[in-house]
Amino acid sequence: MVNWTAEEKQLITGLWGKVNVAECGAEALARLLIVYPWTQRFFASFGNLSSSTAVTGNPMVRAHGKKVLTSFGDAIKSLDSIKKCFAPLSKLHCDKLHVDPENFRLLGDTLIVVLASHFGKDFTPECQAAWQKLVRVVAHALAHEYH
Ligand code: HEG
Repeated sequence: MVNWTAEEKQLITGLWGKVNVAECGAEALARLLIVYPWTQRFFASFGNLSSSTAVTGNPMVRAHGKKVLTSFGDAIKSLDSIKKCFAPLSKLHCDKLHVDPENFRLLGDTLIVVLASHFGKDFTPECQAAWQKLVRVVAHALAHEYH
């Protein structure tokens, strides 16, 4: 079980209140697909991903990015039970989608980059540390039901 300090919780929820979920979610997923192009294989049904402009402007990428980041909101609401909260999603990614869990970590990294670019100096090292922990815990929870 993960322990969160009051300060970490404050840093995570404080920033989350200012996050534009649609925009940051879209950017984080687009960055994943551009920086780690082999991740595109999971999104064959999303249409044109042939260039970074195509990826960034793809409405299915935008919609899915929003969906993914919305799930982070669920995790933030249940910081002390993320594993339980994500068990069904973990099963889905394992059994149906066959997504290699390494990709969850990569998405966590692109999300951190996006937050840094949106919040600049307000994304302090302490805030980044709390968010790094969150993306690690989320990736771990999503990988938990793999077999
Ligand atoms: Mg996943 C579907 C959340 C990373 C590939 N992902 C979904 C859904 C959610 C979700 C909420 C919709 C589930 C449903 O329809 O019931 N994904 C989610 C989170 C993370 C993540 C929170 C965080 C790291 N997903 C992720 C990564 C990949 C991936 C890294 C692949 C590289 N997800 C994926 C695919 C689908 C979902 C292919 C189905 C998309 C579709 O066909 O609409």
